[in-house]
Amino acid sequence: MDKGLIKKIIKQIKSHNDIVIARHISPDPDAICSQLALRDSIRKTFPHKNVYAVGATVSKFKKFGQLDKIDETKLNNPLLIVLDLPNILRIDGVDFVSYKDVIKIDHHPFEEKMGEIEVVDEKACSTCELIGDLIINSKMVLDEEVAKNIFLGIVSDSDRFLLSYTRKEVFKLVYEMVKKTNLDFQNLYPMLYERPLAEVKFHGYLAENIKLTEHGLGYLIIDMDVLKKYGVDSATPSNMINDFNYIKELLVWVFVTYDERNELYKFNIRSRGPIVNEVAAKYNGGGHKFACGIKTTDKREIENVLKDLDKVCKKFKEENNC
Ligand SMILES: [Mn+2]
Repeated sequence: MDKGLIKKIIKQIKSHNDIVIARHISPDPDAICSQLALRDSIRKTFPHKNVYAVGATVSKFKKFGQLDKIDETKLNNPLLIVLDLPNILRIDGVDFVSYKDVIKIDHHPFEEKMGEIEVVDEKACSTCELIGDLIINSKMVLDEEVAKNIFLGIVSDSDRFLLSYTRKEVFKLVYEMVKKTNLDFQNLYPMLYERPLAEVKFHGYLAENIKLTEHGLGYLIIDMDVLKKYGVDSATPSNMINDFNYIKELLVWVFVTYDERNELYKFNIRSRGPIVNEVAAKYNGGGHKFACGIKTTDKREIENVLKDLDKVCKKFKEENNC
C-alpha cells in the first residue's frame, strides 16, 4: 500500500474516537477476519478508542472471534471502515448514509465510491492482505491474535496461495508476520479445513454428476432434494467450488444451487482463463474476473447464463488454440 495512503488512513483513525468496521452480507472468512484483525489492532494501538466489528454473526465463523453489537444513535461522529465490499447495497449491519467519514479497503473490482479514502487493489489476493500491509507498514500493533486472522483470511481467499491473485508480496507479508509473532500457522488449518464426512460424500456427488460441454464448461444444477439427501445446506456448493480447479476438461465451472430460504438460485462461477464476471454483470451478478456469482429467482434464466458462459469458453478456446 502506498505510504501516503497509509498516512491518510492512520490520520483518520486517530481523529475519531468511535470506529465502526463493516463488511458484506453472507460473509466469508476474508470478510470476517479482516474486520477482526483491523479492530483488534486498532484497539491494541489506541486503547481508548471504541472500535466495533459489526454485521450478523455466523455460527461457523465464531471461532475466528466475536463480533460487536452497536447502537448507532449513541455513536459520536463515528468513522466507518468498509472492508471486502465494492458496493453499498451489500453492506451488513450499518446505516451507511449516517456516516460522514468513510474508508473503503477492498480487492474486488471497483463498483462505487463510498468515501474520501478508497483503497481498491484488485491485484491483492484478499482484503486481509491489504489489512496486513497497512498494519505492518504503520506503527499499529501486530501480535499473534491479529496475525492469526490476517493469515486465515489470506489462506482462505487465495485458496492456500493457489489462485492467480496470489502475488509475491503476499509471501513477504506472511513471512514477516510469522517472524514477528511466531504465529503457529500449522495449527490454524483445522479452523478452515476440518469438515464432516457428509460434506466429503456430497463432494463425491458433485464430481460424479457435473456435466460438461464440448467447449469446457462444467455445470451442475443442485436442487433441495440433493442437499437434503446429503445433509448439507445451500452454502456448501459455494464452499466446494474452488476444489474443482485444475481439472483438465474444465475451463469454466459453475454450480447453480437452489437456496430455499431466500427462494432463489445462486450461481458460483469459476474460470481458469475466460473472463466470466462480464457474464455475471449481464445478469446483475458480480465478482472478480475469474470468480464471480449471480442470484436469480427465475429458473428459466439458468439456461441463458449457461449458454453465455459456454460462448465465452468457445471464444477462449478459439483464441488460444486449446
Ligand atoms: Mn475477499
